[in-house]
Amino acid sequence: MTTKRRGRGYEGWLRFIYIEDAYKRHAYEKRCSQLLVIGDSPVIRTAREELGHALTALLGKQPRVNGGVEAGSDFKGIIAGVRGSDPLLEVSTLPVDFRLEESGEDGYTIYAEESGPIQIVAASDNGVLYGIYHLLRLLQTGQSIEKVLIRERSVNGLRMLDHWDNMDGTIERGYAGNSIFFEDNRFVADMTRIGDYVRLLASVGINAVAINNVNVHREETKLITEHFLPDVAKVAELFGAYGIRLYLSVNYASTIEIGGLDTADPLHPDVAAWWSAKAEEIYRFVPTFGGFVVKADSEFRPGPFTYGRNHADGANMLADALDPFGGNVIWRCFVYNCLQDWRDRSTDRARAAYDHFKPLDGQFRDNVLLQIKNGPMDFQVREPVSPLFGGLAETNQLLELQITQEYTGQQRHLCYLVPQWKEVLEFDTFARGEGSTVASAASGALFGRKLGGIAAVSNVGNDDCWTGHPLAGANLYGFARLAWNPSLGADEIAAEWTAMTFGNDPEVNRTITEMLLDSLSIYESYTAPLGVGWMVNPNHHYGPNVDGYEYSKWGTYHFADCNGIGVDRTVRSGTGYSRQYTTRQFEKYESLEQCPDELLLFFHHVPYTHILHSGKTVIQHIYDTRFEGAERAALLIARWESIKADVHEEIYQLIWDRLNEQAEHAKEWRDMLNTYFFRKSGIADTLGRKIY
Ligand code: GCW
Repeated sequence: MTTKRRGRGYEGWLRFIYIEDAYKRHAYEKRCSQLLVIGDSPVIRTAREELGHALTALLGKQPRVNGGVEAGSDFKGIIAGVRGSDPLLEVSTLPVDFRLEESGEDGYTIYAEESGPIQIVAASDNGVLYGIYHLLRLLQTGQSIEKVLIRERSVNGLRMLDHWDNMDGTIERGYAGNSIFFEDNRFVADMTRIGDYVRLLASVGINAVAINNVNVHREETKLITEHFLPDVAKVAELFGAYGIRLYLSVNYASTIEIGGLDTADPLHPDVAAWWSAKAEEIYRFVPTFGGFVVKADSEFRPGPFTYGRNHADGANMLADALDPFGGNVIWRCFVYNCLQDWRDRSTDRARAAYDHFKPLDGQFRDNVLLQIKNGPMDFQVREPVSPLFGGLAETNQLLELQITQEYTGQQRHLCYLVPQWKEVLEFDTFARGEGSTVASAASGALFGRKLGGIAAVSNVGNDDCWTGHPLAGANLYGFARLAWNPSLGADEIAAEWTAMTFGNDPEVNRTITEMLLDSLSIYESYTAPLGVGWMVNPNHHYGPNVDGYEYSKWGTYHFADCNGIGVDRTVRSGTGYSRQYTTRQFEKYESLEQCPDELLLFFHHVPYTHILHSGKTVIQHIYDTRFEGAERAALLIARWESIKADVHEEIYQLIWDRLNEQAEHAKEWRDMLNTYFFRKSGIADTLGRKIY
């Protein structure tokens, strides 16, 4: 594999551009020319090196690092370390009470007065690394470091990325090239790129990564054998130096496929014994191993159902095997009937996760986390929030988001997803009264759970810029920032990423930030109306096909006919899905009057003439939003062109090409959807625009 180290976005947001402004540079130099990073663990060594390299690049001068530095009362550089690790990190000089328990596992404080050192005092080695990246972020974005008081804590214990990478190098739902981990059924020989990737991740606080697809095929099943474990160990070591724990997706039926047993019954003693021995072996190779991610009984993957057992039986058996070594089981709730008959109106895929897992609440071991997709279906541009959040009170949970843009434009369309994720995180489940947000359920705070967090499917491949569309880097960055702190704003994250990635030109910043912030609503307007979803081409899921899934086995229908459209999920006359929510939300969704417009067709089947809260009919809304969406997509090009002179030529061109393709495809969406619904309904556009 050849790794291009520079240009075309390879550095992502870790661009340490020499600061031309001499005044600013000198101001930074005064405070950043001596560094003392205390400790000698791999993570601390990383922190020291990162700080040294970044400052050298930013200031054009190498700072003096440790050895050559005498720390005395007049020390004016940067001191960083774990609280209590050295008398120099005298916590009593901090103006705030630095309590470990309040800063979470990975928290840190950055403190600087107008004179004296800049202190970074952290709760852990990872905290030191995060604090250093935070300080660098201040410099990258041109902020003052004269007087600083920043206290940060990670809201989520687990901040995780899932790769759907296969060992042949392909990536399921990958839109940015091939895997950075695997090629030709082996690990890549040159791991430089993996190192550069984890650097990006650590800089925004990611602390766990699963490197292989949850659909674990034949070759990947062998990742937990001695054939591959030495390579797993190498990658884990790279990860470890950046404070990241490596996870593997495992095949639930490993006992059969590689274990020589003829069963995978979770209650069979031989199965449990095999996994215990396997865990022991894995930890011998990889002492920092995080644990297993499991997709069981889902989309043709094996699972405990085969043996008449439930998912708690399966997850707990694996959890018991990992427990002595401190490993976790991340068990996915994406379990539904994927062989549905479209004629069968009584089965509702949206109900499946809750129906399967709610009855098991409280039965899972303490080192099991249930990984729950944000919505009840599958990463559509608009879905309600999964009712399992708030529904599970006695089980650790992990919110699963999708950064890779399977249904949101496949990194060919611009779609900044942070606003969507914010809506999910802020959704009130009312499980413990008002304010019982998904964010608090996922972190564990709502129900007093020790383990919790957020995971997301990575959008990264071996493309020069990592993410196919250079602006899709904002989604990777934004996910990590939200996983660290879900209360950050979509706008502040966009502005921060833009400044770090494109520099501090105010016009460039404003333009890109605004394009990002508008993009989700643009994408939603020309694609799926009113929460209906799925009107895409089967298999690859790109581009419009209104009936693409209408007569399929996947349980994903919109039921459009000549009178109306939508899925009746009410208790009164539909599938009863609405009842999975707590009373307040149930009443809102159940009622045709109260149901929010954007989710109307997810919960109700209505005539095209139904009047929305906006005052428009459903059919007119379909036409208007499709026309507006395509128009707004086309306008993105002009907005991008306005900053041509200030953006690196190659990046400019790459994005320009994609925006043009997007505008073309938006027209395709507009015309297909409008034509389809005009033909079905026979109702004309009140504005008489062109419909085919
Ligand atoms: O969205 C669906 C995808 C599958 C994926 C599955 C899952 C990894 O189309 O490609 O499989 O979800 O989440 O398991």
